[in-house]
Amino acid sequence: MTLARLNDAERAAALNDLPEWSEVRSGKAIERQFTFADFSEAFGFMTRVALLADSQDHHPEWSNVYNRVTIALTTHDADGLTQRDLTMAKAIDALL
Ligand code: H2B
Repeated sequence: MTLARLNDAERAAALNDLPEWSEVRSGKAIERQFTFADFSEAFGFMTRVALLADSQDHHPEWSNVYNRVTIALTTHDADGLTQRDLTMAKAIDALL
């Protein structure tokens, strides 16, 4: 299923609900940095995000350096930000 990209007003409203996430790539993605106690905590989190992502068939662009994880969410099929990214961001926040 391909969803439409959010317009400027929809993006602004959505970001109000996701205060830890920032717009990047001219509004085509949102990004959040997470810091954990150590690598084990960070990788445990990534494992849970990976299972969530596969169950939603919506996959993050991310990187990990020791105890830090950076996640960017964008919808490749729509070349921008969609409701799928917002749903995923909320689900990721709920894991914490
Ligand atoms: N993840 C993200 N972030 N964007 C997509 O457009 C996307 C995805 N598409 N995961 C899915 C998989 C698609 O490739 C499969 C075929 O459903």
